[in-house]
Amino acid sequence: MSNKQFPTNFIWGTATSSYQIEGAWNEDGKGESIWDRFSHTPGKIQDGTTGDVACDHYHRYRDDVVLMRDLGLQAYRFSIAWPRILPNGRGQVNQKGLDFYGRLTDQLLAANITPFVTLYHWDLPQILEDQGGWPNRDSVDAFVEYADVVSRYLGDRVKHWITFNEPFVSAFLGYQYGNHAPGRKESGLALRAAHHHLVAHGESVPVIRANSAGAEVGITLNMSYQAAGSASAADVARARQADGHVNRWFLDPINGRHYPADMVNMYYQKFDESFDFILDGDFETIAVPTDFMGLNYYSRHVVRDEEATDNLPQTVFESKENRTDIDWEIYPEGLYRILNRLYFDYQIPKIYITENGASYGDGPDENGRVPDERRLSYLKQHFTAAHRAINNGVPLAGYFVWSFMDNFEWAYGYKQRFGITWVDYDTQERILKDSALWYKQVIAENGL
Ligand code: IFM
Repeated sequence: MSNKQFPTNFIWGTATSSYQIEGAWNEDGKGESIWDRFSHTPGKIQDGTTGDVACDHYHRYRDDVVLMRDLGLQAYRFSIAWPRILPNGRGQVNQKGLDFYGRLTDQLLAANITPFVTLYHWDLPQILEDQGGWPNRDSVDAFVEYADVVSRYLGDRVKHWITFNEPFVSAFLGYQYGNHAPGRKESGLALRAAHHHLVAHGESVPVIRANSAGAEVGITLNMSYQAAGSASAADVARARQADGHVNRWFLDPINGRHYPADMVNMYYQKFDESFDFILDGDFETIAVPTDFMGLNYYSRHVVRDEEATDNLPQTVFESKENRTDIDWEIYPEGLYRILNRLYFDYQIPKIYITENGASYGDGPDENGRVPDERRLSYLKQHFTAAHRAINNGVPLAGYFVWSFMDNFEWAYGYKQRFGITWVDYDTQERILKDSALWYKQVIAENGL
């Protein structure tokens, strides 16, 4: 491999998620999700918007797939809206919901684009939240039932499955910090929620495999590089704690290491947590062998002991200049180091970068072109970091840019634009940004 050429069979794709792009929030029998409820609650979304219409992808998916084909995308990662499939969370299946994803899948396959399906990207049926949500152990059975229904239906055509997207974000932002749906802030709930995500992952993997012969199944974790603000023992310890909080709490158990002891002690003190939600056999279930791990990487955190509040590490971004519009530091070195860690420390046999990208607001110029030079530069730096890791032997098999198009960025609403495709939310016009045109070339040449 020379000169930033990527390995043969390397997969280049883009990613999205259901709530962020689909719209059609109450059409064709879909039930309410926790994000419908949350975004409809005044004050929860910074710009007061909702995902009711979003990119209207539910109605425009055919045109969107044509754009993907024109870009030469080899794979597309999308998620399924659970309440479209099971409006009541469990039980009655909504065939129209399944049919939508069946049509999308067929369209992708006809365009020679490999579908990567994420089962859970945060839109839990509200009815399950009303029964306790993820902190309730019943959520595990509900998820397995849902995974069974979807993989039975799509399993002949979809051969790449991701059980969960970013369980850290789903559990902690949803149940501890409260800035994501369902917006609860009760002490200790996030640990229960996180545990049930992981058990549901472990229980669903064999079910998906049984329904989808020869499929690859994995889970996607968000990881950020946690750097100590100085070489002081206190800062180093805080950075280690931040790493335990965001990264190791998930990475360790899925790799058969149970929960990290330093963090168990920390949470025990902080939340007075008895860990009674861990049942016999759970760690074996969670450590089910998978085919790959998905990594979502965006930035690093710099951690200083003096900034810790409430005995939890607070993270700050180091340089003010080197940031994207969402205020996240650009730190490609962190991607390089995390990829090395996943392979050399955890021996993960296959890795996909299932998300990486940048938020910049650059819009169309007077000629209708979108010159998003800064996003292009961000991507180039991160592709280069990934390439360096591959040169070390890291088994990186693919790269999914977040995101195929601008979309609803959760609590930020539409203020943050991560797309390589511009979306005019008034007209739903799409314009390929310069970064997309550049990406097309990277894909065609399989390298930089
Ligand atoms: O938009 C999100 C995505 O849903 C999950 N990963 C991070 C992205 C940017 O915040």
